[in-house]
Amino acid sequence: MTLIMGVLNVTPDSFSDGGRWEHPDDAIAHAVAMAEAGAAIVDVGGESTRPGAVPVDSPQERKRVMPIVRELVARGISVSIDTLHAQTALAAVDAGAQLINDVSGGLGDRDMARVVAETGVHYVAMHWRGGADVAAGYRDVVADVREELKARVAELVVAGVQPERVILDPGLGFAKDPEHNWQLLGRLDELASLGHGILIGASRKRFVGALLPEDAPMTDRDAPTAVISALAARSGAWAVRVHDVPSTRLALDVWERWEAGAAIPVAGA
Ligand code: PMM
Repeated sequence: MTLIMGVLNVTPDSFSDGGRWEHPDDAIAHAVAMAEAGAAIVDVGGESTRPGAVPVDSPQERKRVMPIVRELVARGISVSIDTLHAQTALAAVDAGAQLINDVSGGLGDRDMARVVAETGVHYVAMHWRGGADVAAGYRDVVADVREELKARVAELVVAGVQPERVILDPGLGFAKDPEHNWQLLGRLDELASLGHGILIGASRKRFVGALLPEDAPMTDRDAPTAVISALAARSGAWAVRVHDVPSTRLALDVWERWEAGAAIPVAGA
């Protein structure tokens, strides 16, 4: 069963929901709504990765995210912390976060691997060569991402991280053009063959928006995102990271019924 990770950006400048959840009461209410709609985990982030976003240091990031993390944990909601900073990750785990989601796969902060090893929590290592504004050259994007993620895992294991705690993410849109993203999705099984859970973060990204008319509102991206969620589930993804939980829940329900339908034995056969 593929899990849903609901996105909660408590930032002034994230690309699709920047500023919307800056007030703690709004952020908590949105997280509760996502959990009720079927999010197994809420991913709290305090630093935008969009091109041109202002970098945030760990103390400022902690100021943004920690009150939210504490409140969600108190309400029994599973929390993941979306951060590049080892000190933010550590503070969130100490407060009860169950997963560290690191878009740099440990490259952003050399202390991250140690924090993951010492805390023993699950860790999402995303493929990272840079943000959406970086034009990276790939020989074969799927093979290159696979090799680079494999190298990240090897380094994490040397630092003492248990391999079964590591979830991998191809990092859609991060130094990848639309064609790269579709190749990574279409050949997800090649990444899955590394033997780790796979997280897919396609939600509302530019390559999804490119399927729609140019002036389409951001929320129109939720339907194609939900289709990607179902197809990712079909490819065995461990989780999908999305902004709109109800539409992805519905898409995953369809996939689960579809799969259950295939498993019903034919009478008399
Ligand atoms: N994308 C964003 C932020 N965090 N984390 C993971 N693991 N995978 C992603 O693809 C990812 C991420 C950028 O999107 P946002 O601004 O909507 O959070």
